[in-house]
Amino acid sequence: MGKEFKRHLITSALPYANGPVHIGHLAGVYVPADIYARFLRLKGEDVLFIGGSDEHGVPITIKAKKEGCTPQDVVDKYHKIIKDSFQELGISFDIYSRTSSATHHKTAAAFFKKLYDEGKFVEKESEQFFDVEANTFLADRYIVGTCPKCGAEGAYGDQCEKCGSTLSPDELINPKSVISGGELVKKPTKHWYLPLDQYEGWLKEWILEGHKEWKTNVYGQCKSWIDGGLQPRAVSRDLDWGVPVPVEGAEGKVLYVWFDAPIGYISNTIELLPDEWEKWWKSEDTKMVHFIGKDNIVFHCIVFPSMLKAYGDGFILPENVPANEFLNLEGDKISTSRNWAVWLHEYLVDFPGKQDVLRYVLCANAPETKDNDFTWKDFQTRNNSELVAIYGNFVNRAVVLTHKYFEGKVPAVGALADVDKEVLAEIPQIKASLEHNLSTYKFREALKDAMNLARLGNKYLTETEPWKLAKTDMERVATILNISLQLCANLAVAFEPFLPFSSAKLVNMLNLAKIGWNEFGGSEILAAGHQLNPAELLFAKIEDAEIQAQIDKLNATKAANEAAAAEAAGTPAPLPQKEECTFDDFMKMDIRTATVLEAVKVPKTDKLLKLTIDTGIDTRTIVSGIAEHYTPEEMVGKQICILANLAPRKIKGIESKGMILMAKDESGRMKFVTPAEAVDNGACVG
Ligand code: B3M
Ligand code: ZN
Repeated sequence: MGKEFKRHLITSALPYANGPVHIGHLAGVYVPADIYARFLRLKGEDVLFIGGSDEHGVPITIKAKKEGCTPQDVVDKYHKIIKDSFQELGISFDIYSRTSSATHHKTAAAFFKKLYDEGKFVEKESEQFFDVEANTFLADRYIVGTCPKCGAEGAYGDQCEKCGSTLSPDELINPKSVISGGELVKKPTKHWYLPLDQYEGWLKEWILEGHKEWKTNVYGQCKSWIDGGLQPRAVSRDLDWGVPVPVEGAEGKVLYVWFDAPIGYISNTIELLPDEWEKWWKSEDTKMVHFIGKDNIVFHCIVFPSMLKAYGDGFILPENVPANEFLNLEGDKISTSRNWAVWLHEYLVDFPGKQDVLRYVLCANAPETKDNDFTWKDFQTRNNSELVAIYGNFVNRAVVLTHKYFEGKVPAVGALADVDKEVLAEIPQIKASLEHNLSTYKFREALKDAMNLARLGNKYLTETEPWKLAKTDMERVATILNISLQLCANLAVAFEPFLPFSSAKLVNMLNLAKIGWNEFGGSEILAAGHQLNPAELLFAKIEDAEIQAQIDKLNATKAANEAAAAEAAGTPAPLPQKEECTFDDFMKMDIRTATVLEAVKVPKTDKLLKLTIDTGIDTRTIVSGIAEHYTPEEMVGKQICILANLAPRKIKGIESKGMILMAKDESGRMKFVTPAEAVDNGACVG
């Protein structure tokens, strides 16, 4: 059996405050962490759930440069968006702070200083890229060049985003500075390294021997890192944004973001509980669990534990790190830079009051063992066919029928039939499975258990049909509804970790203050005669139009990305097709052949030509924005096509009657549309 723990310290990865949070972050980290925290609290455990923004690191400084503001401005903006949106989604952090806080700076600096003073670091001078023009050393992210693996331009010094290869700046072909665009030279600079190689034996013992129960994806990654041989890792950087290295002669150097960020878990605990934080971090009977995404495994399983081990002083290590894989969106990798994401703060605006729907879908689809896909169609189906049709429907039937037949008072149970006994016996079984799954981080399975409880209720009502018995056997109806209402009360607890807003609504409908985990499984949560509140719908159907609006939004993003990519490659993409029109719409347009008789530039404009046109019907004036493409001389005598019945418009004071048809590509080049052979003017085109 496992160890007994007195308290639970739950951490969730600190999101970088250089952008808002999206569904990938939520499904991978925050929704599972919150489910776990709520479950333990519901059981009456002592829980501390720590969150916060990671406000250091190079991407934040790059963003600030791009936007012409300071890194502090960037993190202030996103910290607020992230914090507010987490709160609205019901992520129940005990504290959500930030690494630019004074407490964090102090804590992280002191942590480094102790290790430094005790000689736990290795000091090394190495040649690093230096931007002469900007007079600064460059972090790997500040260096771009051609990827040696795939040949893509604009690969970063740490990674090529095109092919995903991990790189070092030395490997880049033609490395250039992101800041100045200028040439780079190599200069020596001193940094401090955590000698992970010295911790290899210990890590092998602690993880590979001691934590075989960790998820296979996590254990596997740790094993391959350790088996591959660990290297010393630099814990400082030449940068002007971050926690300054608290050592003399280290001006212009800050702690590496991955050194200070995990210390953020400690500083945030200190900020919340200045007198009691050590109880959480230095007691063997605290169970610490880190919730993270798979790209953070090495830092949470190898680097941070080695830092804590090096520090000593009673710091505990994580009992588990149930990292998730990635969530994709409509078949594509979620990407902040390509805006391919569903952003939480936007979801909350587009779907007000539907926090639980997102929580449900993200948990039901959580990438627990492999990458998974979020699609808007699936979102709709899960809402309409599961939340509405199963859970919501059952609760609604039970409560509405109680109001109909018993004035909203819980009826008393009579003699139990077999079907009643079977249902009642199943509740504790479902509870046991749910509890086991929650305790072992199998949140998808746990959610299925909760939904099975609702399924059980629906099946029970469908089988017993109390509405048919109402004329003949009210005692039987009373028993069925009593049991159904007890099931509702059980559902409120079962779903509370996952869908806290709906559980609150349901508890209120049942006119209770709270239902504890210890009551879960029971069949006497509601006493006979207890008055219910009016029925309310727990969930509402989501219509096709709402889903289509989200799909359209993503399609617009995709089109914009494709156009940008094509433009970068020098081949502008064609514009997407316009909205469908009917045959009648088309027939309204009177398109005809015509010949240009005269052409003059419109004074004081660059683009406009005033054309006199023989349309075959009349001679008229059309003003056209083609002066950058054709000279007046080139125009005269040309046979062209015009839209003849366009409503007249005044352009620069000249009445223009019609429009010249031009083929215009994305780069703005324009060419006439001309009949392949000469025809009479006024011939209809169509
Ligand atoms: N900010 C990386 C991330 O958001 C990083 C996590 C820090 S946890 C200490 O993926
Ligand atoms: Zn590449």
